[in-house]
Amino acid sequence: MPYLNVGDTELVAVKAEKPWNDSGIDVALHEGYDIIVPTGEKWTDWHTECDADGYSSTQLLRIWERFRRAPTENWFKLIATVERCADPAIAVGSRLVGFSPEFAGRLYFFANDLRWMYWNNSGILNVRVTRTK
Ligand SMILES: [Ca+2]
Repeated sequence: MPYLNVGDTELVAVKAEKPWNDSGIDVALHEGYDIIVPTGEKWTDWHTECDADGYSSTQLLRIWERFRRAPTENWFKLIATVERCADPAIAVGSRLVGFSPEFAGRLYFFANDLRWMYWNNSGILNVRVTRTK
């Protein structure tokens, strides 16, 4: 660490309440990664429990969608970024295979939410990051 060798897997605990979860892993251009959340891992947005794929809006939430940190992705979907830059936001969900970084840097994770609404988040996803090339 902080670099993974090809074939290495690192388990990263991603807390829903943290707007930036530092994975401790540095990635580089032309590398490949599989990011997988084991079945059964859950986290909670206030009273809504869901998995890494998140949940869709209720009528009440719909007007807030465009203010999410990744506006077109589900609430509480697992999102990755390289460095603390959510543009582009990398939609991971429960499974992203063959992710290839567009630039080098530290890998971060977060639950997709409104920037000011992390205070009512709870739970931790254990995310498996495997370097494949
Ligand atoms: Ca929230």
